[in-house]
Amino acid sequence: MAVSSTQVQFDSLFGLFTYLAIVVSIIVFSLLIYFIIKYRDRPSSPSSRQPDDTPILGRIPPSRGHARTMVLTVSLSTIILVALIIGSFGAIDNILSPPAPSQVCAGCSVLVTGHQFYWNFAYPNGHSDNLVLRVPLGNSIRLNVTSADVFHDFGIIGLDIKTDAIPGRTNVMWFTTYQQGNFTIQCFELCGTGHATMKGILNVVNQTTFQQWYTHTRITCSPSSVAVNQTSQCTAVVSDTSPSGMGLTPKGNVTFSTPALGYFNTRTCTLIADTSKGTASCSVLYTPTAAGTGSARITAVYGGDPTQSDSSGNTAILIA
Ligand SMILES: [Cu+2]
Repeated sequence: MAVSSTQVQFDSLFGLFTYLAIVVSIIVFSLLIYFIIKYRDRPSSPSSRQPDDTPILGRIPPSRGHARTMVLTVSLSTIILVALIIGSFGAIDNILSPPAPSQVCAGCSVLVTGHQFYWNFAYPNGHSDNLVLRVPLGNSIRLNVTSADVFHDFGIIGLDIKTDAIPGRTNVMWFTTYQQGNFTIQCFELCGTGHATMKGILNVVNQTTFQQWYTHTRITCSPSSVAVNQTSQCTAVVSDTSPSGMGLTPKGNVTFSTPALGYFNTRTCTLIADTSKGTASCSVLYTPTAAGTGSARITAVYGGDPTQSDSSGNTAILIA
C-alpha cells in the first residue's frame, strides 16, 4: 500500500516505463528471433551471395518499397514516446505545484533547515524540533527546505521524495501521507564528517492528535500585571492526556518571549516530570525593562518517545 501521494506518482510513472519497455522488448526480440531463423545461412544457399539492395559506399540506397512498415514503426515509436513524455511532465507538474501556505492546515507548512549535522523543523507558531517532523495523516504537507551552512539534501525514505537544501535558497516540496507511523529522514548529500548521522523522523499521526499536539506546543501564560524592573513569574502546568501514557519524559527545553517591544527577559525554567502519565510544570522568571501590554508566552518542547504510538497512531502529547 502506498504511503504518500508522491509514492503513488513515482510508482505509476515507473510502472508506465516498465510495462512499455516490456512490450517493446517482446516485439523486438520476437522479430529478432523470427528473422534469425528465417534468414539463417542454409548449406544449400550460396553464402557469398549479397542481397540485390546491399548498400554501396557513395550511392543512395535503392528504395525497398516498405513504406507501410516504416510508417507503422515510426507511428508506434511516436505513440510510446508521447505517452512517456506526458507521464513524465504530468509528474513534474504535480511535484512543482505545491499548495500555498494558506491552503494547508495549521502546522502543515514547515520550514526545514539543514545544519551540520541535523535537521531543524520550524512550525508557523514558533515551535521547532531538531529530530521529529510531526505531520497529520491525509493532509497536504508543504515543506520549505533550506540550509544554514553547506549543501545538504533532504529526503524521506519510504515517501520517495527529496530535494536539495541550499544556503540562501528555499526549495518547496509537498506530499500527502496515506499511512500513520514513522519514516526515516536522511541527508542525501555528503556534507561533512557527520553526514551519515544526519537523520530525523517523520512522525505521521491522526489529525486529531496532531491538532491537539500542535495547539499545545505553545502555552500562553498571561501575567495579570507587569511591572518595570520587577521580576515576575509565569507558570504553566501541563499534563499528559495521551490515551495510554507512553512513558513521557518532559524536556526542559523551554523558550520564552514577549511580543511587546522593549522587554528584556531573564528566565529560569524547571520542568518537573511526574509519572509516565502525569503532570509537569514550568516557570519563567522575567524582568521587563519597559512597560508593555504584551503577555508572556512559554513554549514547551515535550518529551515522549516519538517512535512509539498506540494502535490508533496516537503519540504521546501533553496538554495544558
Ligand atoms: Cu549530509
